Amino acid sequence: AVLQHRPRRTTRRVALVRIPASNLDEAELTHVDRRPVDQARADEQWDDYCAALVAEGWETVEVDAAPDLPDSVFIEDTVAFFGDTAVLTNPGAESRRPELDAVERAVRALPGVSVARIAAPGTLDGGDVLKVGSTVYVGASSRTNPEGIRQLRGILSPLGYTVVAVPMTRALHLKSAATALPDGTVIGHPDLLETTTLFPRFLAVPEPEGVAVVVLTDETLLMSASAPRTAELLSGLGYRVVTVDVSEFEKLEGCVTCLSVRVR
Ligand code: CIR
Repeated sequence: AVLQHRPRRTTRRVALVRIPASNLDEAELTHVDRRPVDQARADEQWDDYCAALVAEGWETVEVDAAPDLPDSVFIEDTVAFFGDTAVLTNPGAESRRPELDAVERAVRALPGVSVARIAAPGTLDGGDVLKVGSTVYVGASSRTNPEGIRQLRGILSPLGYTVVAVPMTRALHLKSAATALPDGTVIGHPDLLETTTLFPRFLAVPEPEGVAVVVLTDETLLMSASAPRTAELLSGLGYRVVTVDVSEFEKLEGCVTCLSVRVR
């Protein structure tokens, strides 16, 4: 008998990223005061962030650079994935809308992805979209309006998702206040959320910078190095926590989630 050697089936894990612009210091700010950004340090932090994704088995796909669009590095706000469906957003800040063209080109080049979009007068930032199983929590924030949420619901309901609006006034985006662990527990900072009762399972974390985790695998979380007590809390729950320094992006109200979009 001939033993057949079958290649192991591997699923590609792809994350979209976008290199920082050269005018980061002109990025939008809503809840924080402007502090000078060290561009060289930001570039280094971005390289390290991408390296951390690659080290955990993610393939990074770079969207074409937009050197003059200061917030383009925060690619999460421009597109959200729901299985094979990509939803291109219409960002709430007008300065960010020109980011979409190159993101759309990159998304359309991905095999097997169908594309939907949020259109004016609807606005939606991807940072307001938190997927937990078949529930999609959406921040009703200064960036995401009721029409944007209505359009997202129209796209996702036929796909079997339930869209739940979450009032957001204390933070820029829902995901600046809460994200989710692989088991579906929502983690967040109570000071940044009006309500936590919408989430069936909620865990308060001790630091505002600790609310954002990127789920790299079922066991591994990527977090900001600015939240050591949260890292300890999550390690104690059995997760392997990988930390990256994203302090230059935190000055611009960005966090670990906004620097990539996972295709899943
Ligand atoms: C902005 O105001 O749009 C950017 N300076 C920060 C965006 C951060 N994005 C995110 O949290 N998803």
